[in-house]
Amino acid sequence: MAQKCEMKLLGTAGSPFVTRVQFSLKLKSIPYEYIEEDLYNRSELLLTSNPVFRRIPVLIPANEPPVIESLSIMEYLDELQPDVHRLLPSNPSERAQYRVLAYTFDTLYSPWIKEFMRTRDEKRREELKTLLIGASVMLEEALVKFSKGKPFFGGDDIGYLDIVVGTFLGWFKFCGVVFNFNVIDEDRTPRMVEWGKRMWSNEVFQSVIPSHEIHRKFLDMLIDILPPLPQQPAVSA
Ligand SMILES: N[C@@H](CCC(=O)N[C@@H](CS)C(=O)NCC(=O)O)C(=O)O
Repeated sequence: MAQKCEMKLLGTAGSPFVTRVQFSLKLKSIPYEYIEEDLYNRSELLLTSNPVFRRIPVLIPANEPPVIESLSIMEYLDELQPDVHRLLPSNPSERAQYRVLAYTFDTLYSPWIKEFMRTRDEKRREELKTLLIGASVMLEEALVKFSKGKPFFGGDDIGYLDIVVGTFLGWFKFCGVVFNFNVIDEDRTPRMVEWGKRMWSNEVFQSVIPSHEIHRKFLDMLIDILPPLPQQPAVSA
């Protein structure tokens, strides 16, 4: 049934939240139509399907209301197509723990990464480095705990947390190249580095992860559309 569903995905190239959904759809072999959204000039379809947040990604299944927010879209897809590449564990306690880590990643870590790349305040950038290093150590501990000695957070194969964290690997790499700062590194987080290599070698991951150039364009666009950061020094006249 689910395979015949015609889904539309509204997204913008370079967004890790959109990449999460594309990755999940591909792992589950669910066909979809991708519609590139211009965040400078948001389409009527985006404004009507996500009127409160007005942001991407939005998944629009045929004959059903739109589903918003990448984490809830991933859960929706897992319930819709439970027999193909299960993302969340079947154990309710583990599922709850996965959700907490994903929520923490999205509400703390990912805003720090975004701010790190946008800020021009060097002092703040140093503070953010410290926060991100702490976060990467927590991710290393979580990887040890959830993988139980297996290659991925999800065990033998890529699961929900691998997708949630993994779709930020492109941004981690971007930080390394542009800011000479490695969010994960051999000394502090050796297991995360090994895990990252396994993710990069996955063909489905390679097919969805944006290039360096797309990340750069996306970051320029975010700098244009988001309100200025409070710590940013005022531009002198
Ligand atoms: N929590 C959301 C975050 C989505 C998000 O931040 N989308 C950004 C692009 S990466 C966006 O649409 N930003 C436009 C805006 O905030 O106005 C999710 O997981 O889907």
